[in-house]
Amino acid sequence: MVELKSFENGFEYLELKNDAASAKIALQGAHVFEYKYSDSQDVFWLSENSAFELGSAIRGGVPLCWPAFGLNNPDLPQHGFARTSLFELVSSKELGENATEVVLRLRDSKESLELWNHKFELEFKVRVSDTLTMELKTTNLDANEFKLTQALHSYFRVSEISDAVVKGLKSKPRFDALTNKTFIQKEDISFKEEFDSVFQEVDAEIILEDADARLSVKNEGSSSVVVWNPWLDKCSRMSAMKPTAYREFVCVESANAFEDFKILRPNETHILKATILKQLS
Ligand code: TA6
Repeated sequence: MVELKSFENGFEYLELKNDAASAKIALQGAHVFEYKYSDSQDVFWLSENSAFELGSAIRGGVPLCWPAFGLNNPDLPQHGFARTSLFELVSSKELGENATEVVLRLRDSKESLELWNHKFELEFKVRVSDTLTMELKTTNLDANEFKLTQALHSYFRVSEISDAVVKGLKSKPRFDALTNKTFIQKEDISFKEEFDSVFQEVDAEIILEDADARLSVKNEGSSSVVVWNPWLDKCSRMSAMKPTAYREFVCVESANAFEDFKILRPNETHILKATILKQLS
């Protein structure tokens, strides 16, 4: 089932429900802000301080960083403009009792062309079932090529940050955004302070484990992954985030960031895909 709903302030979102899972996707930013199995907690973390107002990005869920990750394009706002742009629903369908799929689309506009002078089509396909697949498809409709960096900036809920471990990134080149140093990651990732790094040459499943569950992230069309936790000080300085929120999430972001950028020639497309599966331990 797919329903168009809105909050009291008129902020619109889609609610998807089937026998396996449910999800909520804001039209602004095609932003998945809830995904949960029928009988359990939300897979994603969502700030209780998030505004759900047009023009400001939702804090949590899966912000779409596009057409730039971070400040990879200094001419654009941090993480680009897709996450504060209004997408349109182009299709929705039930795939049996246990799966529902929607496609949302953003096209270039007068506003976007003033920010980033390229014609494009951006389609986001979300399939909700006992796994969640998210496919972000960029098509260059311009007469010139353009450079693209992007990320599915997923905030995954954890029971307690001190129990969280990220596996699958050992031996990968790591750019530490806090020190601007690059080195090879030697061990699995645990958290005891702010962590903000981009891993390259990633070609296998990433696992996020905590005391209660094991979450799998499998990426296609991507060889970079961002791992982030703001810890207390940064968390206290961030918008729409209570100071202790750092204890409740880890961002594991399916990306094309930094060296993993894409150049799309006219009429070329690129798909960034993530498949998420959470299993209770
Ligand atoms: O992906 C990690 C990161 O780039 C952090 O450096 C932090 O800025 C985070 O994204 C959130 O960014 P935002 O613009 O959503 O506040």
